[in-house]
Amino acid sequence: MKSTTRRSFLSGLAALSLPPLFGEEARRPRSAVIVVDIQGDFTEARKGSLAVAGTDEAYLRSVAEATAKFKAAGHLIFATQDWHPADHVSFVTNHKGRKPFEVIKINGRDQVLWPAHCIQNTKGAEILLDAGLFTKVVQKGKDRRFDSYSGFKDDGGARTEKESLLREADVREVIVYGVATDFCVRATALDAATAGFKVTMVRELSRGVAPDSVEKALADLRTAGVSVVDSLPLLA
Ligand code: VGL
Ligand code: ZN
Repeated sequence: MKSTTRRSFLSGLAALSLPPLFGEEARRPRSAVIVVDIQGDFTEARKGSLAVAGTDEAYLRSVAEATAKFKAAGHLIFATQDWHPADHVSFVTNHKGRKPFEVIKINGRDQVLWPAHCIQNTKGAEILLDAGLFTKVVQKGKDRRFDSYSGFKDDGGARTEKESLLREADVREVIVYGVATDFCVRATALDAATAGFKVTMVRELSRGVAPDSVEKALADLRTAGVSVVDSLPLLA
């Protein structure tokens, strides 16, 4: 009898003094990790068609270990996966007479012509991390007409489910790393910042295509308010 009275008194007090979010179904703001494009075709370890310098087995191990630590610390873990149809506009093989890495204009946009990579359902498109790490894998670049460096939207403006997934999970802060620093990591971190998330980009877990475009990308990120760090205390 006495304990009943006391419990109802306490829950009445809680209802008065705490904001609505702190009820039984309270959802704390969370942080999420976005692991960008850790796929066979982008890695030297798998002799990928678009292998980014420094993506050896040791790099893959460091990304796997770090991601497991972030997960153990309670972060939600998302991946992006470049997932192109074979006739994708970004493939040099789909433009007669062009050379790899040439830049052409398509409907007024600059398009780099890449070696064919990350073709849907091929080995090269596989993510090289344990699938059990991920809350969700978000695929991008599926529309043959548009490239999509960002995990949030493609060059035609079509959105992936990324932003709504983060909002549904009450995510406020995101940590971004992976490949390539100067393309997909850059674009994903910039779009995360534009969407209002507090963004941290981790350099030691990222690799880029070319040193000068990496420096430029890091400058762009800092300008956009992204915190660019070499590492994080959790990884020490
Ligand atoms: C990427 C070029 C083409 C990337 C994807 O993951 O950075 N780069 N597609
Ligand atoms: Zn691509």
